[in-house]
Amino acid sequence: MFFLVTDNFEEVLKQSSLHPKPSGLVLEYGTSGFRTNAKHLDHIMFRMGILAALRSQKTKATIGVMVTASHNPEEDNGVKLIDPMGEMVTPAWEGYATQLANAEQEDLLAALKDIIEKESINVSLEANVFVGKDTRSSSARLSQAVLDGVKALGGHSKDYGLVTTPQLHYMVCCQNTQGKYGAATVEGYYSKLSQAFSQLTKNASNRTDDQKHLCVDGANGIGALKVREMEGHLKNDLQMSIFNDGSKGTLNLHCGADFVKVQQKPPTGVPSVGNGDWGQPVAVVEENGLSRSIEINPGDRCCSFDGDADRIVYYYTDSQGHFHLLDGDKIATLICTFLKELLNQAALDLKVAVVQTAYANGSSTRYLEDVMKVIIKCTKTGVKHLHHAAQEFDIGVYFEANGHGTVLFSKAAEEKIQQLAEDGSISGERKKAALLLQSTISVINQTVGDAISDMLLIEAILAIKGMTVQQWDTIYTDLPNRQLKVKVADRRVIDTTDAERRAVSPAGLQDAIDSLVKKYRQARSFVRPSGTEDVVRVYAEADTQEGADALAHEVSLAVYRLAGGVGDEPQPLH
Ligand code: 16G
Ligand code: MG
Repeated sequence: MFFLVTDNFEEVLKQSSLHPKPSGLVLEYGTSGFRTNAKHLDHIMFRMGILAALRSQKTKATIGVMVTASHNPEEDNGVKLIDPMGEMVTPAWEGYATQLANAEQEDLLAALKDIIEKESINVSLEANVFVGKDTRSSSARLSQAVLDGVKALGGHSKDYGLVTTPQLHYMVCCQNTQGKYGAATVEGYYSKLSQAFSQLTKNASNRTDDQKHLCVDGANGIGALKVREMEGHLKNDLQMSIFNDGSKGTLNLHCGADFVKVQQKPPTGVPSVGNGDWGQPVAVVEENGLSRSIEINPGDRCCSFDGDADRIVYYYTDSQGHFHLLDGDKIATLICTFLKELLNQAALDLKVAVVQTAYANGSSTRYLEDVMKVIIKCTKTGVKHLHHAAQEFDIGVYFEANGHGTVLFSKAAEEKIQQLAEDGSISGERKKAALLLQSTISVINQTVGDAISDMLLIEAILAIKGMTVQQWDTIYTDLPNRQLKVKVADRRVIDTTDAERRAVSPAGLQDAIDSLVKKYRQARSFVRPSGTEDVVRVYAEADTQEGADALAHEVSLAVYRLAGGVGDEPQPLH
């Protein structure tokens, strides 16, 4: 086999010398692929092009490669591989990615040969790779390096250029299902989602313009560009004011979903949200060459995307100027409530489950379990774990508190809904519910969390239920919580179990956490090593903010003392 492709491998060697690896640099394919300062990534991109071509030969399907560093600062970049159905690549291939990335120049062929042999890949097969990139200034040259890698192995590539991460996941899935999931074009994506949205919202025909209005913070990234492209397709069904559209601000700087969730405050660049300057025309936006003043009032709905538009959070400010965040947990609850109501009306017996992580606010879990009576599953942090768990149910709603999530329908569930929607013998409320479920499936991007698709689903639900953002917010009240980080010499000394909710090492840490938690009411706390930063993360919640802050601090101290903290001891927050 090796003999047959000698030419290709000569080409790989020749080309790889144009994308040299800085010697000694070691990077790991983590939960979100490779991610670091863009200046270290050229060889990684070239090699991921090669690896994607091999994965394509192995799976006999199209593979995706997305160049983005999501919510990281503009100077960073990253890359993620997308498997045939739009999922993340398997753990074994994450390992190959790390292996290939770290091989010194002279060991590259041996590293490739090793993967080919281990996976019995027929390298004479065709390889097809879809490539996409975000708006970072380094993304153009880095995505070219990916294309070079695919070409060096003799593979075919399609460059989608600027797309959101979930759009590329969608394209890959469409391509590998021969169009059954939709057309593998950006245009196809817009028309599928906007048609579904229009079908959903026609059930809420008496919406006022105010109710149709949504303020969108695009994080100065790709999401802003793409939601603007989609605007025309949405006609009058949704009126968006798009801020942080990349025309002046910096990507992710003091804006976007990650900033809003972590800082628990409004983004900059969305004029006056949260500064109490209500009732004034606060922004002038250019639309179709015309200037329009926009007023943002208390209670107006706002949402923020992250830098590659796979995360979304909502928020509003009340008449006292207080900021209210509706995170992934609130989104999951809204979607779950809506789906349960429709399934009831349609008299369909399908099991709905909600998949969360340890970060889910305790109030959301309690509400979903006690009031909604849905199955709750808790997984480790990281999209792939949630996605995998959600696949086990008829309908699996999964969301991380940070706003990454979507809904998965099993094939059988989709078929049942489809049959009912087409059943000529039913009518009235049951028929209407079946049709709404059918459109709900179409508006959702099931391949991965998608800010644009989630936004349309949320907007449709609020419209259909005639619900304001405040009413949505009061479904349950979040328990006050605090997240802190602790620097330790080696964060791998922390080992966890029970979906990261309990620490098994170092010795004594969990006992210390248990006794600290007992001092507070409605309290909970856990620690875990971060997968993306060299720190240990601490989470605490309690019945008051003071309690949550004090507990988080005390647990941080326990981590510092028992897990080899470095630098100054953590100080109390107040
Ligand atoms: C990555 C994960 C995200 C997770 C975060 C946790 C993906 C695509 N992204 O960004 O789901 O919430 O890591 O970061 O899986 P941490 O390990 O640093 O807390
Ligand atoms: Mg992201």
